Amino acid sequence: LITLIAALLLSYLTGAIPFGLLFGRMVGKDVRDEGSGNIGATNVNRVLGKKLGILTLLCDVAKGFFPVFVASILLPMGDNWELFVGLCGLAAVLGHMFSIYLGFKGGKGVATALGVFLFFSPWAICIALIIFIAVVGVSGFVSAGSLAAAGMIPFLILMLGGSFSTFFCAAVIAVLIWIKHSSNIARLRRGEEKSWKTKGAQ
Ligand code: NKO
Repeated sequence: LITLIAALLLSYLTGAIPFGLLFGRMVGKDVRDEGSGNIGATNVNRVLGKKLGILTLLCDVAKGFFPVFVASILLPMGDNWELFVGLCGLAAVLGHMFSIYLGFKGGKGVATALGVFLFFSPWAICIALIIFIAVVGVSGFVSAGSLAAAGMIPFLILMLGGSFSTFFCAAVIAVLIWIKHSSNIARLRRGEEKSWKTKGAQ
């Protein structure tokens, strides 16, 4: 039990590292003050440019992948192994969304969730990625692609033979991603969401 609690805590603290904000600070900008105000890769790309956007994406994906990868090695194999590793993934995503370093505020969890499910079900992520690219390509909105991919991922995991515990963690993460996108959903409904290519304030 101590091992599990330590793994959950370390996953949370890793997920909580706000890479987008840190890269912004390095160039003297606060991404929370510009664009959508989000610390995720989309807004870093919008505010700081492509290079730092891609770097943020990679780091945010890594901070989802590594906690579950390390937990899968450290946690003892047993009946609840998949559930425990999944909960570490959930902890990493919660860290990103409600970061202790940012007064329990944070990002929308898409890239970190991508890292988590890259570990559990690379094939589900492949299909989710195709859905994401298709929706962003047609609509021009990263948020719409994120919402579609996140909504599909629990079902993709089930269809590809994932365990119920993995499905459960994916479903909780998907709901959290949708909740974190409430301002995007409101903008999409009003027809005011900005294309991912649009720079500057919104
Ligand atoms: O600034 O509010 P904004 O417009 O930035 O940002 C909305 C956006 C926030 O998310 C991000 C993360 C960037 C993700 C980009 C590419 C990731 C490819 C997604 C593949 C789909 C896998 C999703 C699995 C979720 C469970 O939405």
